[in-house]
Amino acid sequence: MVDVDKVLDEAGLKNPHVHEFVKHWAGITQPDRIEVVSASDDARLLQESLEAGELEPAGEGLYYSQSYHKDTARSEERTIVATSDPADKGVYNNWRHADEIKPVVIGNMTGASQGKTMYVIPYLMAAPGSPLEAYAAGVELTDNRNVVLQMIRMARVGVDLFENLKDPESFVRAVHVTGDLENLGQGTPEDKRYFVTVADERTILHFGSSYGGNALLGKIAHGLRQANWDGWASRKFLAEQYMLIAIQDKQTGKKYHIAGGFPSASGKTNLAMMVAPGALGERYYVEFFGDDIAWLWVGDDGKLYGMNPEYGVFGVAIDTNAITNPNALAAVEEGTGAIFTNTAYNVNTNETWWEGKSPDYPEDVEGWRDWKGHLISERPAAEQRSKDHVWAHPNCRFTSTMSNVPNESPDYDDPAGVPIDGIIYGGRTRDREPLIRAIEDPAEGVYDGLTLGAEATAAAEGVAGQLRYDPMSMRPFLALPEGRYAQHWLDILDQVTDKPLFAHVNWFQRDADGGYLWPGYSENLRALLWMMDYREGRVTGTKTPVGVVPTKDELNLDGLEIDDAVLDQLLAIDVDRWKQEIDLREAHLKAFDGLPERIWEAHRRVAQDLDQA
Ligand code: SPV
Ligand code: MN
Repeated sequence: MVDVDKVLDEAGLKNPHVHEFVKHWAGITQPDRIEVVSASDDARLLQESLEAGELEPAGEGLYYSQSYHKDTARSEERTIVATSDPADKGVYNNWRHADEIKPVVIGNMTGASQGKTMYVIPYLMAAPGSPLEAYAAGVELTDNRNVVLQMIRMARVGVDLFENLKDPESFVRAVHVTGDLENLGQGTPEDKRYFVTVADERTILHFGSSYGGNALLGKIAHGLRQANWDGWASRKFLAEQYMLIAIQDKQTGKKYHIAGGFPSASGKTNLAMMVAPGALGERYYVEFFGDDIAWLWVGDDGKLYGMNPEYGVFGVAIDTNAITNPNALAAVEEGTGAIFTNTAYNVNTNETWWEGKSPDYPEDVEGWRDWKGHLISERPAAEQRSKDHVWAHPNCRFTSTMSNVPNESPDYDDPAGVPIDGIIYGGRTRDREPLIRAIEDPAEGVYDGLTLGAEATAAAEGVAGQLRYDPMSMRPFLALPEGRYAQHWLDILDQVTDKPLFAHVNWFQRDADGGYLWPGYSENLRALLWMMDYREGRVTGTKTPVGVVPTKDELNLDGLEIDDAVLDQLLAIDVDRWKQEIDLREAHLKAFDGLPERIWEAHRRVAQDLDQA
């Protein structure tokens, strides 16, 4: 048995509550060694991982890792929110009573770190001095060195961060145990994986994966699920799966801050790292705050403030290239310390590649291994360069710290956060949703967020063209039941005197042949500029039953060639399609217990306006 007090004391980790926490869980998981980690240990840990073969070199200061082939994504089915009150059960939070589920996970964790090192990672999901610092402290215990390296990139990690906690007892207790990945029955009735947030105990217990949000517990489990609960329990804040950016107008010197939620695979990272299109670059500059999580609260001045609790980016690599996201490519250049996971990897040149990185496959297949580690050259010729036989996993990722992103905002680290001018929602929608529609009434904005969805892409996933609803893009991350969550949103917004403008955006309208009507990527800035013009009263737009859309001449189209008829279509409201959607929305919202009357009022208002249109 390791002498926990001695190890923690020697590392300068004095907090007696941390000692107690580590002792308790070391007793259960039974590691051979315990090690306390700070960000300054990164170089040594990288070296150890390279020597152990857990990482491969991927260029100077770049690293490649491959996960177990049945452990390549966050698992929604195995994710559970537990509390001690059945009233906390919602539609999407997969609620279980803590007394029922905790013993199961603890059983699986018992003795499961034998022979391994338990790393103790003190972290902070906020800039020190943030008004939300009390909710940001956590200690993750993990038996996986790669998880430590990822956490160092994704969160502020260090013993020093724990020296001045205002309430030394108030930190999230996060336990990660990898388990025997080859014998966990992933996807079978005997599945042993459990990713549990015991929200009312501020305890996170994740067993059976070392991938992404399953294992980096500061990110999704604490930064979203636990924070969703804490924000409500304290009545102080909202924790949302939102990107956060600033648009700087160099001519006026003004900066607008926009946060926004998009279901997965809707281009959130690309939007957040956006570079202004050529013709607009002289005047506008987009600053990056974060691509995945925003915490929002009301400041003393009555404004809504926001910050990104994360310290890095865990981005999908597929389709990342010089056109879709040049800033992401720069963030994974040599010397950045970035880690690639489950991309293709060349054992001779140490390069990485993924579908969409370049228009063509690498010229010579020699030395290239796919994400499972199989040589491409050993595949039958017809499968070497075929879309049906991918090189990289669709959820392959890059992990890089914030400071590597070229357009990182100088205000990113400001503990005061930044005032939020706009909140946007957007999903993939082939028709019905215009390029942008502004929503003035905050309750209607919340209603719009609650009815956010992304289109099913294939019959197998649902009816083509029909939405898979993803309220506020928080479907997999809600700790609260939906009605309570919606009321909490309204309560926070009611305290805001200078309300943010809501808008719904859609970059994905298609023509009859399936082609995209809007060029997307950097051009998306044009819609956001209109939104800010509207907020400032510089344009009036056209009122429709579902919000205000730009007139054609209000959109800044400098340097963009776009057909007039296409523009008409991009800004049109198809009332019949909208009426169909309203019926689906009604069924979707009816599933939520205790949905505030103000949300229903917004719904009825929109429905009525459509009936009269
Ligand atoms: C997501 O799936 O929305 C992510 C990646 O941000 S993970 O951290 O793995 O959840
Ligand atoms: Mn995410």
